[in-house]
Amino acid sequence: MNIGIVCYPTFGGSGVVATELGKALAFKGHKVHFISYQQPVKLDLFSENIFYHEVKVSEYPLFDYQPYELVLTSKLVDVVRFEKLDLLHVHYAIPHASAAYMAQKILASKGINIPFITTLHGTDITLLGKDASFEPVITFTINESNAVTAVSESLKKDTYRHFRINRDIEVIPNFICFNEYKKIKNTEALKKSFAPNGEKLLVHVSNFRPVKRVFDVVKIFDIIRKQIPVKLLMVGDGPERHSIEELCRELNACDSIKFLGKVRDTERILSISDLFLLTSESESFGLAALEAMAAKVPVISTNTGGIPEVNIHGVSGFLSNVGDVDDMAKNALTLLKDENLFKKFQKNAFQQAQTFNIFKVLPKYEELYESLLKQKI
Ligand code: GMT
Repeated sequence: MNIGIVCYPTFGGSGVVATELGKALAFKGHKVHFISYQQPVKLDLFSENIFYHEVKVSEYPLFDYQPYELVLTSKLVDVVRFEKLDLLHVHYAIPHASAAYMAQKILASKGINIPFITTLHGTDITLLGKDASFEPVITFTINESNAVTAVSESLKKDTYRHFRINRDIEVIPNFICFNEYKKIKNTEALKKSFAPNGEKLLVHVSNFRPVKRVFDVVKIFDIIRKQIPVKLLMVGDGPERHSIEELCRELNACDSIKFLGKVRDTERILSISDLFLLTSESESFGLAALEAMAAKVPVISTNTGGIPEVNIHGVSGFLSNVGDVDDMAKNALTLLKDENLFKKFQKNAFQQAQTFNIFKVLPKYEELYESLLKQKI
């Protein structure tokens, strides 16, 4: 198949999933065309089957806001026509689904019929999408997509709850590709550099947005460090980082908390970590938790959204109510203080991650693509 993938190129989960999906499809022999405004961060390999088309928005003094969606639409029309794509798969509804819809109509006027699939990722539904400034467009384009997938049962339910949807939504969960994890070896020196005295290492990875409640991560850490020697690694960057660093100073915890910024190969950091903390207020899936589990790291998380579909309470980690930092700290201590229990959870976390192995999930997308190509649109 000749597939166009539209995604955000940044570190966000939707862009990572879209890129890994495209890479895996290319590996299986499909031709994959990525269309975005920058080369996706995880698009680190090129092969004869991978193509990248950049959407360039030129500055024009009339515009305070550049019309990205229109430029993307024109790019889609161009790439579909000249690369003879079979289908478009857009990740994150805003504004990719409406751009694909418009491109589809323009192409139809030229006698080219192409289906598009919209994959809903989370905040496009739970935060932004339901906002009145987006809602009519999102409702319309979800209903008009040729297929819609959601990354968890929870997100599917949220979509039906927030929008007037008159069609099926298929759940195809996020997945993990274990290749990069298998390559990691000799981590002792790295671990020692962060935990020179054998301290336990806690880790958090996110975009430091309010929805992640990163202050809770620091509060949990502050409770734990009063009981056992421990360090905290903060991976990622975003709008709340500065205030979180201020909280670390207020708590006199700067020596024990290291902000690593945007790390490309998070697997290396995860591989030296003991516990992953995910304190989100809302999370459609929690790809970061799955990545931790793939590195054999148990997860201490909230029980919101799709997280319980990924992190199993009492098996791969523990779940608590949003904001209950005492409970999350207690759960973390339970694991950190009991070596045998901790080892069992490490094993369970890895096993649970295997249920999301890309080899199990990729065929679901391929089947969906094939079924669409058989239909006349
Ligand atoms: O977490 C974010 O805000 C980034 C966002 C994205 O689309 O880049 O992540 C969402 O999609 C991920 C991949 O499907 C999911 O694993 C995240 O749970 C989801 N984030 C939220 O729902 C907050």
